Amino acid sequence: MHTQVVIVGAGPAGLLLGQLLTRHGIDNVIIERRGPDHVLARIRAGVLEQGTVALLHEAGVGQRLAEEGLAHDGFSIAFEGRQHRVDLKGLTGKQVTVYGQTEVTQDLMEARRAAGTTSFYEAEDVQLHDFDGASPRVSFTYEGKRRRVACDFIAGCDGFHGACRASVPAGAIETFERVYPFGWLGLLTDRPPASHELVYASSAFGFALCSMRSPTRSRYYVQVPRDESAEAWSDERFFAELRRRLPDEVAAAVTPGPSLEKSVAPLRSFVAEPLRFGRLFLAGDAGHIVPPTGAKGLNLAASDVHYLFEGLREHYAERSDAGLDAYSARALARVWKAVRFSWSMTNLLHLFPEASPFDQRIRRAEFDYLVQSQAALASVAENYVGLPY
Ligand code: RFL
Ligand code: PHB
Repeated sequence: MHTQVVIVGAGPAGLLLGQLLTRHGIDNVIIERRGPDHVLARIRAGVLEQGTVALLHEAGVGQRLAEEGLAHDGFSIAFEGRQHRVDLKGLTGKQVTVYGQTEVTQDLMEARRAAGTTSFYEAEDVQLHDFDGASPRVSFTYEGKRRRVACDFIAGCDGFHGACRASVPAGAIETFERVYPFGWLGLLTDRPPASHELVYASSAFGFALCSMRSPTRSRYYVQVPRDESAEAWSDERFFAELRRRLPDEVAAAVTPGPSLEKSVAPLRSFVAEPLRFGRLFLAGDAGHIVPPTGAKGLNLAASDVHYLFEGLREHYAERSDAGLDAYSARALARVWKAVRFSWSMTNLLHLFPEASPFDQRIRRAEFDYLVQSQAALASVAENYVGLPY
């Protein structure tokens, strides 16, 4: 089998790239390790930047997003019980859209099915070959048989634990990493959200976040030790801890409900450089990870896909490799700014087990400065709504 682009991974990065390529007549095949139901069951991101929304429209999957996505003009930061609204619209003229990653994934999967583009789900033992030469190939086991797809390019969209980055010789790649000593325990419930906008709260008991998926479905998070097990948390324990960490008026507005999903995500910052190795390109979590505090992971996957798609389109339509040659540097320049923002939001809002009283005073001063300075607020708002592509 031959195709123009093999995409490894059917998360949002792989599916979005596939959809953009298909719409421009560029042949592609997706190879995914899991089944479609497993991919759809992963509850993750919820906040989309305007650039991500625009890209989803460009990919032809903007209809349900336009109908059901919730436009938010701001969000709140609470620190030791004091709450301050960040007026995104007033400070930047932009909004963000609350629309779950599962919905994005479902819309993209349906569009791919409708277009009849080839995908292999439940592909085992995916291996990459000869991506440093002119004729790369990807092999995998599907329905018990070993298969091979030859291609012009490989897009590594297979997430942090995928096969693509792991296939690159150690000497050709440099990685940068910060592992945080905590994770987020998330809970999804069919109850109205505590507030009509997101509330990020830092307290003496640790961080908490009130988010949502719809006017009737809430998503909450609390900071927990990195190796915590979700089984240790009954729904009752979760809601008691959540409320303890929120300002009184927000805590009072929380409606507890049975969990539809509850899981722990450890926090990490990670960047691989470069993002290109011959004819292999890494995009999304395969190339970088940010802690979720800035709501940037899915949005970075989208901006990578934008740059990579433009490069591939130019290659086929204009016979120019300028975009592909610039891919790694362009993507990384945006990635590092989001890594910085996510790291700084994480530092400001979380309780670090090793923090000294000095560190704690610095965090308080940073919050005080933020809420008293239009310049500081504008900086947070500009990063939160998303830096330009
Ligand atoms: P994904 O979604 O991990 O998809 C990778 C796909 O590749 C498959 N795969 C393989 N396929 C073939 N062969 C192999 N060897 C393979 N290994 C893996 C996997 O099965 C999977 O289907 O990566 P992608 O597409 O790059 O998308 C990235 C986003 O999923 C991620 O950045 C966000 O979810 C991060 N994130 C958030 N991002 C935001 O922009 N806004 C948010 O509000 C936000 N909140 C979050 C988040 C991530 C969280 N967790 C759980 C880490 C909240 C949480 C709690
Ligand atoms: C979410 O709704 O899952 C969510 C929202 C904002 C974040 C992280 C996660 O910063």
